[in-house]
Amino acid sequence: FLKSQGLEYSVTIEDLQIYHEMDSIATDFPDLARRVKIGQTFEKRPMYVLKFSTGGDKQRPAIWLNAGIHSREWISQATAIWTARKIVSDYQKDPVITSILEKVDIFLLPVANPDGYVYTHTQNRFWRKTRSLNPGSRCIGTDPNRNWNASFAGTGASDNPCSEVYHGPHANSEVEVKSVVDFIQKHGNFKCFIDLHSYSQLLMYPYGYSMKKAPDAEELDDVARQAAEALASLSGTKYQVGPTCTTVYPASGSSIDWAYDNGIKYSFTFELRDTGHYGFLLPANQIIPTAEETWLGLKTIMEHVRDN
Ligand code: ING
Ligand code: ZN
Repeated sequence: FLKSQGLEYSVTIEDLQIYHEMDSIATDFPDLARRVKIGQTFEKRPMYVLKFSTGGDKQRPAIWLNAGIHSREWISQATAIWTARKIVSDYQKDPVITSILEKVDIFLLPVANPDGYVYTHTQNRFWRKTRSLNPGSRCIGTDPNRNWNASFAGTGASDNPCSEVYHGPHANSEVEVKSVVDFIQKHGNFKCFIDLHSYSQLLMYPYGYSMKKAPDAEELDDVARQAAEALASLSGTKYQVGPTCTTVYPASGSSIDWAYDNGIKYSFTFELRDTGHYGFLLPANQIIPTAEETWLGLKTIMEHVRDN
């Protein structure tokens, strides 16, 4: 039964096993990784990021890696926590990640929607949204990737609380989104924002909220193509590259459009494996292959950020 529901991997329930792994990473590598609480969810769970830094108290330019904003996209959270372990184990072994960490800090949020994530383990494997209440409606949750202050309530979002793409009552209404926005603004020196979703094998950059061309579209397209090529080099997984609006569909209020319009030039969304055969129920034996190939794409983008 569990298998038929796609629950055969990560039977992590209430306590979020991923949080324990974050804690172990920080304990194993105290000079490199720290677990930082950035807020709490609607249901009062903590929101944790791992900060990877070799700069001591110096505040360096930074990269934000976001995962699991949509709770049912389990390969996203899994890839993120694998990536966390990869960063600490490859530092001072792989010259690429070593040199990246000599110039920039990396902040990784593996579970951007913890309430939704727990709900996908306990109640409904296909839950996408947050779990906040909507006054006047029996439907629950807001789409946290329509809730950012970037053409909020525009194209590709719904004002119906029962919709899977409900934008919420106002921009940043979801405390999970607001916590990230506040943290990034307070920090003030993010150069890169990468959001991991699934599925479709796409690598996208702004905009989703309109067909207008981003001022940096050529450079972003170039970086994304190099990243997709690096990703494919491991086992041939093909990604399509382009702006969100024409590559997947128009969508307002998304994280990367907000990041880009707030001065974070290198803003990208990955839609990880697969192209729909298993969809959200990607089998467990594809977790590590997906994470490994994605790592090559992430490193390509982070190298570009290091050098620019
Ligand atoms: N896809 C994304 C979604 O939020 C997306 C597509 C990416 C929209 C970036 C806007 C910006 O709908 C999934 N699978 O969630
Ligand atoms: Zn998604």
